[in-house]
Amino acid sequence: MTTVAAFVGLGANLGDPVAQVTQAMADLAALDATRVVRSSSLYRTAPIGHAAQPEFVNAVVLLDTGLPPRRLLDALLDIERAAGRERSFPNAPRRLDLDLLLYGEQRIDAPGLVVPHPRMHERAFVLAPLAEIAPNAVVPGHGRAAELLRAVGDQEVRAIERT
Ligand code: PH2
Ligand code: MG
Ligand code: MG
Repeated sequence: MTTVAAFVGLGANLGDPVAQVTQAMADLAALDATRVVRSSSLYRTAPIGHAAQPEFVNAVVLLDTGLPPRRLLDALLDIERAAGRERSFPNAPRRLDLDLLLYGEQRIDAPGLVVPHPRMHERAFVLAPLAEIAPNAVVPGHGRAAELLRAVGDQEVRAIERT
């Protein structure tokens, strides 16, 4: 089976964010034809965009997957729904957000599925966990994770100590 390296961003800021992100990592590991290769630390991050909302917990995982991008996206949406995700307005607080960040080196521009994730290169809450597990990962059109992270050093992110 041909497989692809895919990076998924996880985020939560309602309910019990640490528990939901941890459960989502287990749910990703249980997907068909998919293996979790690396998982980042969990990070506490200041909200970007809609500022008047609770702090987030974010993380990134590297998958090795045989699922095509649309099937992977559908699986991510299923996991979000299982966590009780409600969609009210764009960037609203959420129990779980799973974003397909990178799918190999592919660029995809289809309804509901844009890869690389269009804003990931300017968000420390994505780049810090991504650079932790894959500093040399390339965001097509933008560059290496570790270098992109340096440009967003003003955004507040801190790793949660593992206990
Ligand atoms: N997700 C957003 C908008 N803003 N800010 C942080 N810190 N973490 C997120 O996951 C996040 C955000 C839209 O998906
Ligand atoms: Mg998102
Ligand atoms: Mg999303």
